[in-house]
Amino acid sequence: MNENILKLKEWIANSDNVVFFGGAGVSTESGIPDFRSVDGLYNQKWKYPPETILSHSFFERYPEEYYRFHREKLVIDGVQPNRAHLRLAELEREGKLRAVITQNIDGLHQAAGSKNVLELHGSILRAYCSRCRRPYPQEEMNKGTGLPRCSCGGIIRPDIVLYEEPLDQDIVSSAVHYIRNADVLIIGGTSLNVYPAAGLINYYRGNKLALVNLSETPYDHYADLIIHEKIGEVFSQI
Ligand code: CNA
Repeated sequence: MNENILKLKEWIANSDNVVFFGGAGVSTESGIPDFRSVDGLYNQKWKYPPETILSHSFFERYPEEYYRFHREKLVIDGVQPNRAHLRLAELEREGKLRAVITQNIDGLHQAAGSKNVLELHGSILRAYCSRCRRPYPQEEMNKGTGLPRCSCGGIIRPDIVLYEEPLDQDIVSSAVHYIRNADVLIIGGTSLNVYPAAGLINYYRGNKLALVNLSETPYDHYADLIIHEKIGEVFSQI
């Protein structure tokens, strides 16, 4: 076993206060593309980059185009959690992992059995009316080809944080609390390019920060342990 994976395994074995902070790379091994990898959503043929389509102003201005993208790219029926999601859920059950803080919107941590999941960017599995805020099941957004409408006439939207929108402050405070008090912080499958989420890792005060990411990140120099490998493969060994 790789020496760094062995070290991470030891850190986890000796801790009951591990916190995980992750992003889209956690779900690529389940078949959901990320934004930045070579075959990620950024590099697929689309008129606008995903960050433009997934922005508040774009949704307000071109809701039909948003829904075209949504129905083609964001409906993830049948996708299963992978070894990283499953091992994280197991570590929580073992009393080692306190929280999963995720930038993902796919609900795969909960599908794997994790209970304490802080969704910084919301979830594609929930929807609500943008006018009266009545909640709707995700199916309302996914069916048909037109705009999904509430009985009040408002457009139904996904319960995700679109670019240009603020994060939920209660979730941010809770994430800061877990990160600040963590003994071991594992950061995985994230380019650490999206703010304010990425900035939250600056609250970590310990000396066991492990970064598990395929490519380099702007925070590599900050980590106590770096593993540039597939996260599912790493988690199946720890
Ligand atoms: P990103 O910017 O796309 O970066 C993903 C990172 O993961 C890259 O640095 C990759 O090198 C790395 N990576 C890819 N596959 C693996 C793997 N198997 N093992 C280890 N590392 C891997 O994604 P971020 O999460 O950093 O960016 C934040 C955005 C992307 C958030 O707002 C998300 O909501 C959004 N997003 C979410 C999903 C999802 O919910 N599954 C999918 C695509 C984008």
